Amino acid sequence: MLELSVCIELIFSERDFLERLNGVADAGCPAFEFWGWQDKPLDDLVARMDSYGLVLANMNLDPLVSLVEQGDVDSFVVGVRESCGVAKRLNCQRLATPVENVNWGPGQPWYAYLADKETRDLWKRGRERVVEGLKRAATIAEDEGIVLLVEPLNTVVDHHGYFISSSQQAVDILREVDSLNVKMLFDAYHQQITEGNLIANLTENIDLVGHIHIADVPGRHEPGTGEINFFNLLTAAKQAGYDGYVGLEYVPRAGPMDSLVVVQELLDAVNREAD
Ligand SMILES: [Mn+2]
Repeated sequence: MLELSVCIELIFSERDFLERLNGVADAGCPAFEFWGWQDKPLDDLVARMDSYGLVLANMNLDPLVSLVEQGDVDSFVVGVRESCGVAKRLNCQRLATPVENVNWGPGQPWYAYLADKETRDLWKRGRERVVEGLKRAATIAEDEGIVLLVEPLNTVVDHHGYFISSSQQAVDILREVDSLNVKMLFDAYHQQITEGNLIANLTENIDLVGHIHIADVPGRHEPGTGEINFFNLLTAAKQAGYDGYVGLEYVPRAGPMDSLVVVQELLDAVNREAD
C-alpha cells in the first residue's frame, strides 16, 4: 500500500517546527520528512514522533558537500556517516544525498552545460567522483541499514547547474554504484520539467526507485493544480512494484489541511485501483 509522507519544510511551514507534526497527525498521515537535520531540535523531535506514532520517512544529508568538485569525496563520506547516525537515532531508513551543494533559482536545461569540450570533460571527471563517493558511501549505508537516495533535480526552474537532472543519468550512475542501499528518489515535479515521459521513466527503473516525491507543474503546488495525471502515474508505479512512501513536497495552494484531504483521496483511489 502506498502511504503519504508530508514534507514539513513546505507543508505547515507557517507553524513552529515541532507543531508541524501535530498537523501531520491531525491530517491522519502516517509519516513526514524534512531536509537538513542540523537546525532541527532532534531530542524534542523524537519525543513528539513517539507521542504521535509518526514515522520519519526521509531526511537529507547535512551538510552538503560537492562530489563533483575535486577533493571533496572524503568530506562527503564523513557527512554520510554522521547523517546515517542521526537517521538511525530518528528511526529513519532513507537519507536523500545530494551530490553537491544545491543552488536555488532558474537556469538552463542539462544539455546546455555540455555545449563545449571543456564542460564535457569537467562533467566526465565529476561523474567519476560521484560514482566513487557513492560507492564509498554505500558501504556505510549497507552497514547501517540506511538507503541513500540520489535525486535528479530540475535545472530550469529551481536548481540551476545541479549535476544530476535526468533520470537516465541517475540510473546510469546507480547501475555502476550497484548497491541495494543506493537508490533513486524520483521526484515527479522535477522530472516533468526536465524530461516528461514520467510513467515510462519511473516504471522502467522501478527496481532502483527508493522514494517518490510529488508536486504538480507548473508552480510546485498540490496534485490537481497543474498538468500531471497523478492517478495514472502512481497507479502505474504501484502496478510496476513500488510499494513505499509518496512524499508530498509541494507548496499548498489551498490551505495545507484542505490539500492533504485531496491528496489522501487520490492515494486511496490509487491503492484501490492497483490492488
Ligand atoms: Mn524532491
